[in-house]
Amino acid sequence: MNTKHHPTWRYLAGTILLLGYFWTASAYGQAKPAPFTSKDFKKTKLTGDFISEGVAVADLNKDGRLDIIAGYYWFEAPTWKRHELAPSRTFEPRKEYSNSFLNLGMDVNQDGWDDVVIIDFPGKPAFWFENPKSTSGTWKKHIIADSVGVANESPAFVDIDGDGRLDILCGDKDKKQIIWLKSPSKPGDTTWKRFAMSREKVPGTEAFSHGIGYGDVNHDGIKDVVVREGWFEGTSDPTAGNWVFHPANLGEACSHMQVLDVNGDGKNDVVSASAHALGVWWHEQVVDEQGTLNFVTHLMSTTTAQTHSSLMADLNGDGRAEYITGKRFLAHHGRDPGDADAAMLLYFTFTPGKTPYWQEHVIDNDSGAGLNIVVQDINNDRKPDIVVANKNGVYLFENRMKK
Ligand SMILES: [Ca+2]
Ligand SMILES: [Ca+2]
Ligand SMILES: [Ca+2]
Ligand SMILES: [Ca+2]
Repeated sequence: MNTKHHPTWRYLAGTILLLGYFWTASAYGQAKPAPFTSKDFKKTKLTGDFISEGVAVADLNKDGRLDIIAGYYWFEAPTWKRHELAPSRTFEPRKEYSNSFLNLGMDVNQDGWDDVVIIDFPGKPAFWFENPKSTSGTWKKHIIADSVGVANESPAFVDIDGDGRLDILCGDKDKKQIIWLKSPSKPGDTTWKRFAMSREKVPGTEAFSHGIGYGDVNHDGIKDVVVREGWFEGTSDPTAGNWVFHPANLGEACSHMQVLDVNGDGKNDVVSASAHALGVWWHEQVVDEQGTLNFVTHLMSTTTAQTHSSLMADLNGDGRAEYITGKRFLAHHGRDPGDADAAMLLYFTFTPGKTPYWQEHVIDNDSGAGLNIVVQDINNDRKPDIVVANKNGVYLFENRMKK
């Protein structure tokens, strides 16, 4: 039978196409909105491949230009030619996680060549790749503190001991302790030392705990650690392991928690964003008549869900840091409501004392953010640029804002 022009077959084919369309539309959410990128930024898509949800910036080939790192790959400035640090592959964004959750570029062993720190799946030990000092050499893999599975899904790269080198603030899932991993301080040294801040069996220290931050909550000049269940009061010794936990309500499960005075009343507040649901909040610090410190949560935005990373950085050059966050596109492979919606990248400016205290700005709607965000001046024009990597690819946003 010649089926080529048979009306029944044409009808059937049309029906199948139509069903396919509706299935796709319902499976993948609404059709993509019109592409939008703020004129304040120049967008470059380095790849659409899902290779990492962490991202970092460092000059890996020592040519004076900052390169972009996404997991086991790096993109060479200024053409963004892709190189592999170690054997890896492109992951399936609707089915898999990658082997790289958060990244950091730093010269770990201080031999003059920038290395790559990778935080793997929550609860696994972190590691770093040693720069072979040539594009053809092999990057040696070193485990960072192998007894420590890095717990809490938003570990922070912060300088805890003030030696000018970034350390890792996280949880230890075995001891259920807030700890930090001190980056090697002497040239040639490759050991990251584990120091406990809190006592054992405290909140925020499970492999999948959501939300941790570092800042001075009680205004005594010493930074404290915040988790969503409360805060650990910092002492002058971050190696003492006796930081006292004060329960407080810092809202829902979230990503990196930022400590800042949002309303300008002299008391530091906390800004957080939902890691897997909807909401960006500021938690206003209040002190009752007994002197007990707590927080009152205020909603800032419901523009996008799955905001699984955040960073404070001064994008507009007014001397005050902005809060930058973005959607972790397909965070759970499309299983959560809104998981596959537009991959938004946003920032919030703050003007304490003026109501509302913040203003939201959309940077882009087809990029999002992964599990950490980098803000650094990539193109040497003294304006900080934004770099993100997630299940939607790797993106650079060059800052074009006028001061
Ligand atoms: Ca370079
Ligand atoms: Ca090095
Ligand atoms: Ca403090
Ligand atoms: Ca305040």
